[in-house]
Amino acid sequence: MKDLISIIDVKKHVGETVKIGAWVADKSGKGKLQFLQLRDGTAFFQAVVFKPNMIEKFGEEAGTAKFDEIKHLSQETSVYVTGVVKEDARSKFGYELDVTDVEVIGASQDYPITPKEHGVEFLLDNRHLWLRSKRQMAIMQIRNAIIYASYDFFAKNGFIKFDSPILSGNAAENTTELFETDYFGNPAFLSQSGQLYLEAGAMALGRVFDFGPVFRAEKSKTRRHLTEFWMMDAEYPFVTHDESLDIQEAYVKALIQGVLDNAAYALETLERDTSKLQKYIDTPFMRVSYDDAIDLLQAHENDEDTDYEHVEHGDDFGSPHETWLSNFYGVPTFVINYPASFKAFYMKPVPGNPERVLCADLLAPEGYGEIIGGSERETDYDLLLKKIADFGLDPKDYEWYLELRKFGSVPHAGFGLGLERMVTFAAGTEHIREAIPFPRMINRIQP
Ligand code: AMO
Repeated sequence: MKDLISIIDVKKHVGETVKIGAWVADKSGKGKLQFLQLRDGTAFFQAVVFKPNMIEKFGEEAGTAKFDEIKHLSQETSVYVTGVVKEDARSKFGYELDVTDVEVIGASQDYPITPKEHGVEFLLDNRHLWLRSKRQMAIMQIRNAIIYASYDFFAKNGFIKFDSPILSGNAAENTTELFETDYFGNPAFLSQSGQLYLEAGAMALGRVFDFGPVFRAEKSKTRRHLTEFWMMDAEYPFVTHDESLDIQEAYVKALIQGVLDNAAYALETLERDTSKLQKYIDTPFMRVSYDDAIDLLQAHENDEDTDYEHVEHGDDFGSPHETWLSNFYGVPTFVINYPASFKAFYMKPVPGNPERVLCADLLAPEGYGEIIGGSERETDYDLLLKKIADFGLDPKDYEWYLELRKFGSVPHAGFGLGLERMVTFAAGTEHIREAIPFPRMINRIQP
């Protein structure tokens, strides 16, 4: 409705009479005053109903009835509320609505999510309603700001959106985390990453990016894993590993800037320390090789405040190692050139050191763990074919991918950022399950 004002915009209307379409999130009152906490998806704020004002406007009988009706509105009743916008330093939002009328649109039955504490499983069972809470609204707003900033970054930097398929005939990352489905009598897999297709896109269109859902049959129950998540994938020709890190750093900084610029209310709601986010924009990201990181971890393993297990050169990191490393540097940190043994088949070896590959994981500080995986890709047909076979994959499934190396192969690199991990990091929240509207995890596919 064009005459409705969003709550987030009321500050532009101080002193004016406005109409708001909203839901009653909570209420409280005493005597002649009734307070309604209203929410409309943009923000929460307080509407104040003063009984004498109702009586003055509607007469003694109708005004009293109106006030009583308002007093008894149940949580989540939908309403049109009309009133005058007032600046009020006492309210957390800074503004209030001095109500002149309330019209009920839809009544609400006993709402299961009350302002008291609820257990996580209960909230997840009620995810379709839990999304209405202030915290969840704020997280979704941050998610939205990141998506906008991502499109903006790619558009400004000459990338073309290139949509990779969701149904695929081959694994992109590994074969253990594939969701298989029946495709007219043949197996098909839900995409784990659009990367292989983006490489074809990069040879056709130059800089390309993709943003879509990907699927991984993750058996791990951690606060960082979903089975369905959204990936920002990018691929670029004529770019080497080092240059790729520059692009990734600029990208992540642009995403953080987008959140600071366009989700200020959400950050405030979540009490996110924005000075930290600003610091990540202002400070160069750290770059450390995998082998130097192992040396560092070994040197500090007996420190009083460390709680990670001993690691050898060649071991993969666990999340305690990642947390320690990113806290040690205090800024987002690229760990570069991991062992080939636990990274994907398509990565190019480090020249002169075939045990290591030209890749990097970006570790977010404050214990948020890996948010980006990226690499320079193998460009040589024969080496790639051997890698595919060595990984126990069927070269027949990758014929089209291998063929990209036959017709003007060029150095190229790319990366994938997990949107929900970026959201969790930017929002400063605990668990990835809150970073997506309807999380899919090992034990959950409803609602
Ligand atoms: P990788 O496997 O490292 O790289 O994935 C890229 C990013 O996706 C996110 N991510 C996840 N988020 C939520 N739940 C999960 N189960 C999950 N698994 C991964 C992380 C991770 O950094 N093809 C490469 C990318 C590339 O090189 O272009 C790839 O998929 O944020």
